[in-house]
Amino acid sequence: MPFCSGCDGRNRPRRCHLIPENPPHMANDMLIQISENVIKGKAPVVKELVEKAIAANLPVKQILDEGLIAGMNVVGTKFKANEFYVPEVLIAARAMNAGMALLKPLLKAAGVKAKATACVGTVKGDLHDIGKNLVCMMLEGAGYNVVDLGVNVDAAKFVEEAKKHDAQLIGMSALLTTTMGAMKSTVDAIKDAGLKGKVKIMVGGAPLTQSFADEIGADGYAADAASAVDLANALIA
Ligand code: B12
Repeated sequence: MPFCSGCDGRNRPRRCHLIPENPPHMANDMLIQISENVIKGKAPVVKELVEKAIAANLPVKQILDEGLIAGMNVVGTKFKANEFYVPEVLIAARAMNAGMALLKPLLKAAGVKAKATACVGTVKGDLHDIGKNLVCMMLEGAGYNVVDLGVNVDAAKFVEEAKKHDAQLIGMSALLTTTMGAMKSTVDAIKDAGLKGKVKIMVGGAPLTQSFADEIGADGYAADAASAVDLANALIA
């Protein structure tokens, strides 16, 4: 959990170096509270705490990394361990978004860069978006700039948007066996556009498997939204 190097609980300074005008460890307490309320999915509380943290001059990147992202990391771990289910993840993501809305303009102004940009969409012919939305939320919660392309996205649109946003990752979702083929056409279109290698392609959705991903030439497959974050991290490393 977030302890700054100057106040690691063993060698407490008289004033926390992050926010010297505040009492020792206030920064740390605020970040822990933000993270805990993200996990509990309390959007209004997270909003209020992030407002307070900004007002207390905590570095924006630290509020993001040690507050919001730290909370979503725990949510991801719980989701993988079947301790959290889809509704809890959606509620936590909504709480994280309440804080993100306040941080985004400040991060931009401070020139803080996202880990990478990911263009994520549900492939052509497919309207299922619950899983895709979860993947978007978890990626955003892990520090990615996510461009949500929506549903029924054709190959040309994936290519166009990846170019437009200078994306490092493309994420494709399919829930129907009949739309899995659209993933292969999209991978081919990405190759034809000369983006293969520059942009890593990850795929997911209930009917998919690792062997299908290998077969169509995708760079990776993940079975759930938390694993999608691990996969994205591995692909851009
Ligand atoms: C909800 C639902 C719908 C809703 C969709 C609402 C919405 N906004 O998404 C509605 C009612 C619209 C719908 C419509 C249809 N549906 Co439907 N639907 C479902 C249902 C019940 C749940 C899907 C879901 O949201 N799961 C929950 C999410 C969280 O899981 P997930 O999508 O798998 O996502 C996770 C992972 O797969 C992964 N993941 C997902 N995407 C990505 C992307 C990346 C990059 C990565 C890394 C990971 C990843 O992470 C996610 C989070 O952990 C499934 C049954 C089921 N149990 O799966 C049927 C199902 C998918 N539907 C089915 C069918 C047939 C249809 C229809 C054709 C029905 C009809 N005759 O009209 C239409 C198709 C419409 C269309 N063109 O898309 C079939 C598909 C059968 C098949 N073999 O193809 C299923 C399996 C039901 C069944 N048993 O028959 N459906």
